[in-house]
Amino acid sequence: MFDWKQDPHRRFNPLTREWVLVSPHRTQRPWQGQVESDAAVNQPEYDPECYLCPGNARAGGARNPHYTSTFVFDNDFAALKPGTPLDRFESDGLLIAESEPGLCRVVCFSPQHNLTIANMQPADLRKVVDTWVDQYGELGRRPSIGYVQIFENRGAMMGASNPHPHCQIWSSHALPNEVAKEQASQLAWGDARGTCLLCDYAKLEQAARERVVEENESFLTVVPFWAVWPFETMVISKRHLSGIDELSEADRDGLADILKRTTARYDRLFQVSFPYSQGFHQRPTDGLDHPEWHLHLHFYPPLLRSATVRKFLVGYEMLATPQRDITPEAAAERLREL
Ligand code: H2U
Ligand code: ZN
Repeated sequence: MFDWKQDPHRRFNPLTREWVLVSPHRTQRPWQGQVESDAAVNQPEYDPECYLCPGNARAGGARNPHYTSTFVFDNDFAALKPGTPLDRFESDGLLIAESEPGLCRVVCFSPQHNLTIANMQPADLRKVVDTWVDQYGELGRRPSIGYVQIFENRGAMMGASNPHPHCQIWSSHALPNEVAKEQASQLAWGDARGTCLLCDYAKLEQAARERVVEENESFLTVVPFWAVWPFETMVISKRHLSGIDELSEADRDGLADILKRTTARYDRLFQVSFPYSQGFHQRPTDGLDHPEWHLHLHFYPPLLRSATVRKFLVGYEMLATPQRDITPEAAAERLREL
């Protein structure tokens, strides 16, 4: 058996059925490349220039109400539009296009401009969870919507346009690529073994412990064995739930709790408001049961070794296979220590 603390090796992601190259010996290489600015800016509670703060005008011309909890609106610059007619184009099997109806929304987590998931009150985060459940149900019930993708870009480094605590929801007719890959893998696992892929994986990680970062009654946060980003994590529901609409009252509190704990660990890692993209993967809303689906979230943070040195997915990773230096076990240990 090779030594996965020393020897270059590749690891298999059973959810996407893709490989990641792990090069643990490479963590000492010098860095003279781009250094990100550590914009640990002190934000005010209310920013008159922010298009998400209560009472302010948005870029699209609408004005936000004086909201006091969560606030949801249709994205003024939506990538998908509900009225788009369903149609398909194909030429010679090479030029293939499908129209894509959908609906995009923005969810403000709080009226307070300078909060993040890590420093929101659990009761307020619970309202965010309830809002996600409502939106998943409402958008998913629409006949033209086959998938509801809830995601958050946090921090300028990840392309978030604004520090105000918010997420986006893009709901589409078709299954997005990542979701389609995970669905095929979960279906194939069930067919081959008669069990659920992520139920089996969560049990394995709970027993092994070395990649577990956080845990409560309902959820488990792990650095996946096959993580690509240095401090990537996955939040997995302990029970077999296919979507957030199946969360019990206690599970909803549990989700708010594990998100707060997980992001608080991230913030302590490099003493900054940690940037990331995160989001749910769950049952499509195409009207089928999808017992193969197991609810989870992915956190993809870009930071590598400090607040100012990030990982880029370029070069070999664009042309060949994603690669990481620090092992997932070492990353989990660092996050656990904080
Ligand atoms: P991001 O921070 O993840 O970019 O999300 C902000 C979203 O808010 C973005 O999709 C929308 C942008 O289109 N937006 C509005 O809908 N109205 C505005 O006035 C500004 C931004
Ligand atoms: Zn704001």
